[in-house]
Amino acid sequence: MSIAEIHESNKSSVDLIRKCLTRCLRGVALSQDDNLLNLTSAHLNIGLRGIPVGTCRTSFVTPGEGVHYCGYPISELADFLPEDIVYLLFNKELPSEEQSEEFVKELQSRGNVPDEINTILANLPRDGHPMDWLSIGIHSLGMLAKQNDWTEDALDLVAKMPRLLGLIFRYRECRTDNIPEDDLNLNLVERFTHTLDFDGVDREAMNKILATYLVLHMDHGGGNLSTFAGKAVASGHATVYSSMAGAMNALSGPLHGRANQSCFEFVQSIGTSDPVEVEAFVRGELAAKRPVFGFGHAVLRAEDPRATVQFALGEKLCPNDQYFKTIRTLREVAPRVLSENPKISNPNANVDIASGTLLNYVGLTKPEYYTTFFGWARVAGIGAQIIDERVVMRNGKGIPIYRPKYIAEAQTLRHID
Ligand code: NMX
Ligand code: MLT
Repeated sequence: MSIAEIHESNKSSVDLIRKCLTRCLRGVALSQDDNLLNLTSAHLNIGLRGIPVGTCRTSFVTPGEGVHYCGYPISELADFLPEDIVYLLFNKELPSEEQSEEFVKELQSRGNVPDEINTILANLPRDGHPMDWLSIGIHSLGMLAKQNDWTEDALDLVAKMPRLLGLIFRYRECRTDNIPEDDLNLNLVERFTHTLDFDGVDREAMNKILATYLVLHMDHGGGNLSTFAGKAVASGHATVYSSMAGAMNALSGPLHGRANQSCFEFVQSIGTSDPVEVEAFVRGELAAKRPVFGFGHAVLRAEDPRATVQFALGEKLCPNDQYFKTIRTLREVAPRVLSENPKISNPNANVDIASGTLLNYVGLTKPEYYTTFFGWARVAGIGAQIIDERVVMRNGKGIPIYRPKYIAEAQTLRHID
C-alpha cells in the first residue's frame, strides 16, 4: 500500500483525531466514549501511522505549526535557556527566574560522570559510529550511576549528558591529552564546549547555536520513533538508562535522527548556490530515486518552524557562508520541484535542512556527530515522557507494558506428523 493510500484510508480517523485535538487545546478532556479510530485492515503493517495509542503531556505536533511544548509553539521558545525548557518538559510550566536559577544549580549538582566512563570510552572502536558510542555511553552510565527511580534517573541523565558527549568526542578523536576537568559551575551547553575545548573557534557562537539546537530538538510528540521506542522499553520496567540507550539506537537510523548527518553531506555535495544548477541537482536526485534531504515530513504539511528558526539564525550569523547560500537556494527551489509529485505530502523544508550548516559554521564540522546532538536534546523529552508514562498517567498507576496485537499471516495451522 502506498503512503498516499494510507493517508486516504486514514482520513476519517485523522478527522476524528483532529476534532479531539481541537477540543483538548480548548481544555476539554477526552471522555471514555470518544471514537478515535475506524479500524480496518488497511491500518495493518503501516508502521502505526496515524493510529492513536496514547496521550502525551509534553508536546504535540500540528501539520501547520509543528511542535508545541506544553502548549507553547516552538518558535516562541527558541531563545530560552535549554535548562528552562527541560524544566518545562518535566514540570509542564516555564520556571520563574528564581526557579530557573535553582534548576540550573540542581542539574549542576547531578552532573558528575564517574571516572570509569573514561576507561570504557578509551576501549571502544574508533571507527564505530558516534551514535553507537552514545548508546553504549548511556548504558554504561546506567551501570555506574543509576538510582532506580524514574525521575531521579531521568534528571541525572540530562545533567550528565554534556560531559558524556564531550568525552565521546575527545576519545573518539584521540584527543585524550589534557582533557579539562568537568566544570560544574557552568550551564549544560558550556560544560560540553568546555570539555571539547576546541582551539580557534568562537565559543560564544558555538554555545548559542548549540543552545538553540537543543531547545528545538528536545521533544516532538509521543509517536516519533525514538520516543516511542524508549517508552516501549521503559514499559517493561527497564531502567531510564537502558530505555534511553534503546531510544538512541532507534534515533541512529538514517530515516530518523541520522538524516541530519545525511542532510549536511547532501548539502556539501551540491557544491553551488546557483538556482538553475541547484534545480538540476534536485531533479537528478529524484531521477536517481534518491531522497531530497531536508524536505518532507510524516506529520507536518508546511515548513517546519524548527527550520524557519534556524534559517533566521543563519541569516544573522552566516549569510555568506557557502553552505548557507546553498540551503537558501534549496529552500526556494526544492519545494517547487517536489510539489510536481502529488505523492509527496509535504514538499517543504524540515528540521534537518539548516542544522548541519549552522553547526559546521561554528566549528562542529564533522557530520557524523550531528545525530549525537539530536540525541542529547531528546534525552530531555524522552526522559520527561517516560516519567509521565511510568508515574503520572492513569492516576499515578502508570501505563502497562506495551503489547500491541499482531495478526497471523501465512501461517495455517499444521502439526508435526
Ligand atoms: N525526497 C524524495 N522523495 C520524497 C521526499 C523527499 N524529500 N519526501 C517524500 N518523498 C516520497 C516518499 O519516499 C514516498 O515515496 P513512496 O511512496 O515511493 O514510498 C512518498 O514521497 C510519500 O511520502 P510522504 O507521505 O510525503 O512522506 P513520509 O511520511 O513517507 O516520509 C520523510 C517522511 C521525512 C521520511 C520523507 O519526506 C523523506 O524521505 N524526506 C527526505 C529525507 C529527510 O529529509 N529526512 C529527515 C526527516 C526529518 N524529520 O522527520 O523532520
Ligand atoms: C522528530 O523530530 O522526531 C522528527 O521530526 C520525526 C517525527 O516527528 O516523526
